[in-house]
Amino acid sequence: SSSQTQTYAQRAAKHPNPSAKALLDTIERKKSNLCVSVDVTKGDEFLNVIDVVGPYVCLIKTHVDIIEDFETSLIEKLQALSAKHDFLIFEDRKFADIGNTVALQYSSGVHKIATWSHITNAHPVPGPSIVTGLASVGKPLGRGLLLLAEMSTKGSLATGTYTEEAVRMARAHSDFVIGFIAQRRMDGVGASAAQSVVDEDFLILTPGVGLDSRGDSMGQQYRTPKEVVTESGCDVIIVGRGIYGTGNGIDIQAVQTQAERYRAAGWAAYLDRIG
Ligand code: BMP
Repeated sequence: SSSQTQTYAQRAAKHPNPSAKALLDTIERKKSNLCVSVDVTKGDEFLNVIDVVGPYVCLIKTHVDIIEDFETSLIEKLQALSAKHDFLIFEDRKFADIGNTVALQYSSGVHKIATWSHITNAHPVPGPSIVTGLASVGKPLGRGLLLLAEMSTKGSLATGTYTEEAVRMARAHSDFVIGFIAQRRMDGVGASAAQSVVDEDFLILTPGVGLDSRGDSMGQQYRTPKEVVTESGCDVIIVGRGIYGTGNGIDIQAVQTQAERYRAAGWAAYLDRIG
């Protein structure tokens, strides 16, 4: 059977990449395929949101470069919350440069992403050297990489043969590439008839998820957990503003309510898929 109909636990048991295995195990243990994207600009708010959604998520997605008062201690606090609430960390860095540069961006600078982020992602646009560059840093640390095979935005150029080439690139580096940011399952995409891809297990993490809105004024498009997980076969729903809101200031009680609501919706959609 394909990864589409297997349980997260079955997939965890045989996944060779430590970060992918840990994510699948966490999903099963917490009965949550919810990743919350915490796109806020103040360190305190960032930690408060994570502390409240922590019990409901398998993964926290960050954009640490938007935090105005970033300091190294923020990462230590994030790691403490990761241990307290049992979730993994995904810095949504979207690397897109030559291998040598991305290796430096991943390991060094102010953020030292590789030292704390279990999972990160990259645009396949530079070709396979972006994967080998990042793998030189991340693989010894047991990290995992997602390739952006598709995007949620209106008019995205990541379609057709670009998406197919992204999947081929992942297949050629499946020791480090654990899956995709995409809008649908990629099983067999870009594979020739002769090629056996039955044993591959790429995780599909999907942003552009909302229960109350179909998009924003800047090209974002939302689909429901049912559309994403049941109908399109994706593994993890990534939700930002649907959970922490779009207004000024954060209503922490509302954040908790929404996190529980999206966790339940994502899990129900998964149970529907595996039957
Ligand atoms: P929101 O749910 O508030 O629209 O946030 C979506 C998050 O997912 C943002 O952090 C964005 O950077 C990210 N994202 C996306 O929306 N679409 C993609 O195709 C890829 C992304 O990483």
